[in-house]
Amino acid sequence: MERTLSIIKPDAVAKGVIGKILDRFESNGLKIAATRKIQLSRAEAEAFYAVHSERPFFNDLVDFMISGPVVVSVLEGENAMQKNRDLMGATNPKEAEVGTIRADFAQNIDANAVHGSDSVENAAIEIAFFFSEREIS
Ligand code: IDP
Repeated sequence: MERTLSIIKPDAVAKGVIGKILDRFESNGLKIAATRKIQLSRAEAEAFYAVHSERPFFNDLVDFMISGPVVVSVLEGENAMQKNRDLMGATNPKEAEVGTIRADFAQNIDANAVHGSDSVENAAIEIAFFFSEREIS
C-alpha cells in the first residue's frame, strides 16, 4: 500500500466540486485515509511550495493557494502516487487528457483544481506537513 497527498485547490472548492473530485479517487481504487478542509496561511503556502520559490510564478501560486479554503487528503492504495497523477492530468488543463480531473474541472495553469505529490518521497514529506500519523487510518 502506498500513500500520496492530494490538495483540492481554492478554484475547485469555490466551484463546489469537492465531492465530485473525491469520488474520482474512490471510484478508482484510492481510499481517503484522511481529509480536512483548511485555509492555508501565507507562511504555510510558501513553505509547502518552497521547492518553487525561485520560479517566476511563485508569488502568484502562493496568492492563489491562500485565496480560499483547500481540501487536503491522504490517498491510499496500490501505486497511489502515480494513480493520483494519472487521474489529475497534465499541469496545464489545456494539455490534460479528456476525463482527467484537470480537463473536467480546471480553468488554466494557475487555477488547475488539484495538487498531487510527484514522487513517493515527496508524498511522505507532504503528508507529514499536514497530518499526524494518528489522523491517518
Ligand atoms: P504539478 O502541480 O502538476 O505537480 P508543478 O510543476 O509542480 O505542477 O507546479 C506546481 C503548481 O505551480 C502547478 O500546479 C501550477 O498551479 C503552478 N504552475 C506551474 N507551472 C506554472 C506556470 O508556468 N505558470 C503558472 N503557474 C504554474
